[in-house]
Amino acid sequence: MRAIGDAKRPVTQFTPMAHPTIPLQFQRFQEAEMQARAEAFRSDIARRRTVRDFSAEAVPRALIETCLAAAGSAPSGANQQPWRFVAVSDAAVKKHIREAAEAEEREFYARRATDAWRAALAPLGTDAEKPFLETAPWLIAVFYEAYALDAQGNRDKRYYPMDSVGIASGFLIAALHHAGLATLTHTPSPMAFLNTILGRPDNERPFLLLVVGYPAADARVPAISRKSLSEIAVFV
Ligand code: IYR
Repeated sequence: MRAIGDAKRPVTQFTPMAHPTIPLQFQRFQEAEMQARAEAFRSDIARRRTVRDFSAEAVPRALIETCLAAAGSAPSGANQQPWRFVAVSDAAVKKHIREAAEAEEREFYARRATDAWRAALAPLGTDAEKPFLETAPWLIAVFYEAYALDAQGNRDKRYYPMDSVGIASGFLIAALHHAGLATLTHTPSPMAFLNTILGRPDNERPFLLLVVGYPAADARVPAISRKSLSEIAVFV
């Protein structure tokens, strides 16, 4: 097989196949500007809080689409982009998701959670009631491909799919915050009901249910603190 873009080069079976490259689009800044940008990003992203009290105010679909496109630019194992985002605004589907999630959460709070887990959650004030799943204008169900199926129906391996989707979810949360929206990272467990309700195939596994919208006017959040830099980072 001839190397792409290198028509004259003789190709033997020992020559690795050439893959096309393009020039890197890298933006270089002055160091002072870099520090200022880093500070601006840090203070903006540090303002993000998980919100559990949402307003019903509508959010344009275009805003969600743009943030999803940002998430889709995340790095992934072997660039397989093993993510699938299902953006739900339909009231009936949201109601269905709420009912299924609350059924799991009732089990969780009543039986599945250990006492230690319940104690760890106490400061957050969470319980099995999840009204925000209906109130918020958008729910984004994030799935990862555990494997893919080729045209013949054979399983195509996915590399680091959960890790990749975790990174993309981080991009998505940051993009939504940057756009001026509030989010809640919700992980009812187990989440298999999302496949049923949203009609996703078995190779797609639910990873996260992101609740998106504006906070309620009187929204309050737990008074939490963040670990200091010296607690989270080591320089060698
Ligand atoms: N999924 C449950 C419990 C829960 C678990 C963790 I870990 C949290 O950080 C928050 C909640 C719920 O959503 O209530």
